[in-house]
Amino acid sequence: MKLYFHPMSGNSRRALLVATHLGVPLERIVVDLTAGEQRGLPHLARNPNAHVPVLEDDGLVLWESRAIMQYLADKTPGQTLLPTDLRGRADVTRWLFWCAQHMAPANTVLVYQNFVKPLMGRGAPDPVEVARGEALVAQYAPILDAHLAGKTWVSHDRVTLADYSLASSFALAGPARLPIADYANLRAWLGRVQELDAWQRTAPPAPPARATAQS
Ligand SMILES: N[C@@H](CCC(=O)N[C@@H](CS)C(=O)NCC(=O)O)C(=O)O
Repeated sequence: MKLYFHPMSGNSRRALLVATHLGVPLERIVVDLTAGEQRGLPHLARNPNAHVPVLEDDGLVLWESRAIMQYLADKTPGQTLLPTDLRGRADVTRWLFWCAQHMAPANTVLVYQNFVKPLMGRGAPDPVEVARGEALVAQYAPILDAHLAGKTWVSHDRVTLADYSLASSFALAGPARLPIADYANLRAWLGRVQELDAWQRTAPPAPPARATAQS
């Protein structure tokens, strides 16, 4: 299997986390987002959205990070990241959709303004966009924080795709200045995910100084 990805991409991290957790070997191919390679014809043929990650497996070309997570889990006999019973699976799927629709887009506004723009030399963060991102995080992060009260993991009593999907969207919480200081349950949970072997083994290289100087 081949994974087209970028090391700094939180969406790519989802696929890497699941493959690493499950011990699925992947040939990793970097798509250089900083050089615009995602908009070149070879990559557009893989994903017309011009995004990473993309998984290729024996003729299947799959984009959308959470679809890739599910595919890798479903393909692995005996895995525990995605429950196989109807209700258990529905709960994990609920959080995957919530992540895709609400939490990740909120975080992404601030990741772009506070991290990507300085990194790519695209100018200072736009205060209007930063305020919009902060308001969105303030709308959704308390929901996750309240859900995590008294819990170790987002769904079930073990790590699932829900944890890896959501934690990936908080991976750049520091440099993106995500306003999560008030959410103790969320921060404790994120710390637990970040201690996991798969998280440590998929850590991106340190970002260039221009981006970290903003954090
Ligand atoms: N919904 C997609 C989002 C993918 C996405 O936005 N990937 C970013 C990297 S984190 C990307 O490829 N950006 C390239 C660009 O915007 O030009 C997924 O979950 O896979």
